[in-house]
Amino acid sequence: MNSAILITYDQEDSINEAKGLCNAAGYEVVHLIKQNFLQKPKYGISGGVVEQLEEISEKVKPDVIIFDEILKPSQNYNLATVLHREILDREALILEIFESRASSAESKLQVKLAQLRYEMVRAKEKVRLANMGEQPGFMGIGKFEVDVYYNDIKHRMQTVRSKLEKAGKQRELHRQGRKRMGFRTISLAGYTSAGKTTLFNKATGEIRDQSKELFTTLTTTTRRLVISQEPFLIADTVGFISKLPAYMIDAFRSTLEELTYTDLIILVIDVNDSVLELKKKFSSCMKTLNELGVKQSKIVYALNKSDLVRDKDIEQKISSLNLSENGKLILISAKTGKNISQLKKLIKETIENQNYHQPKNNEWREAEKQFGN
Ligand SMILES: Nc1nc2c(ncn2[C@@H]2O[C@H](COP(=O)(O)OP(=O)(O)O)[C@@H](O)[C@H]2O)c(=O)[nH]1
Ligand SMILES: [Mg+2]
Repeated sequence: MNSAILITYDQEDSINEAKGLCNAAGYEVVHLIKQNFLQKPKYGISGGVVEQLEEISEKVKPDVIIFDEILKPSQNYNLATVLHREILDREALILEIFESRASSAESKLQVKLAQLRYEMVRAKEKVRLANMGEQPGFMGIGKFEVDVYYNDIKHRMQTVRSKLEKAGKQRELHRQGRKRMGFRTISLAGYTSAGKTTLFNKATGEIRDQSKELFTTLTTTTRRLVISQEPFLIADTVGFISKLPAYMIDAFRSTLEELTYTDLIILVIDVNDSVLELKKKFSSCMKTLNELGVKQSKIVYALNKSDLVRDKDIEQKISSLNLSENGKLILISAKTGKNISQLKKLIKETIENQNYHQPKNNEWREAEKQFGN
């Protein structure tokens, strides 16, 4: 696992989320810097903090420095020059996560498109910086004319877009292929740091040390889960992210594509969030799941981190979600293991109550004819 110094806002929600994003991208946070303001002109942070950072960076020698805000190329350049480290801003970090999770042809193209878009808005300033001559080849560009570089990105975006039009048609086949293997699938969804990976490990019985555990989920995000002798496949999906830039929404949604054909979704909710936060995140999850065409009957709501919340607060929080009538809601703690076996039972019951349609041979042949190979 690569190491990172993380610079983020001095706020619990921001810190938890930013750490979660770092972990999802495969970085272990070895030092944390909390700031009230991250949009100062020259470095994002103040010169004084940069000096401190220089010292810490010398000591802990991180692989990267992660800045939980958007950086302009000049700010990135200024930081990299002083700190002699690769600097990743929030958007670059999110794009790395999407890149590592994209599995279908379509989602890879969607991520590529978002990456090009990220480059495009930085093109002008990057070319100017590269042409200053101080550091030729800075960030991988040589001495370029602005127009040439800009048009090159534009051209590549067009190519990706036309490939995307074709890729869309292959989607259906992927979906079918998964079911062909005969396993029924369960997917974990929810916000970053809600506890998806912890639950994934607890439910599948993996006991590993923290860093190894995080690394494992990056490489193998699908495992077998056996519930009363019956095997299922369970997958840890890419988490929802607060303040996701509009241009990344398609890339994000395409990485969630498997949610549309999974047999059951465990929506992991951090019940330790404030009521306000809880409602906001919940409605945003439900909206996206709805847009992806997920049926409500396929969702089991796992209210996680119940070990951190008092009973009377929990009641209030559940009622704020308007889910109290819903039988498929369960309070758990992925950390202590509370109600995990009940959750498994609920999963099995819910799946069994659905009419699982086992496709017949001739249906596969039809599908193949229709979508090519
Ligand atoms: N107290 C408590 N902490 C938890 C629980 N589940 C997860 N966490 C912690 O919440 C943080 C984020 O968990 P993680 O599984 O990485 O979240 P993910 O981003 O949804 O995969 C980690 O520090 C976990 O140790 C829980 O049930 N109780
Ligand atoms: Mg995770």
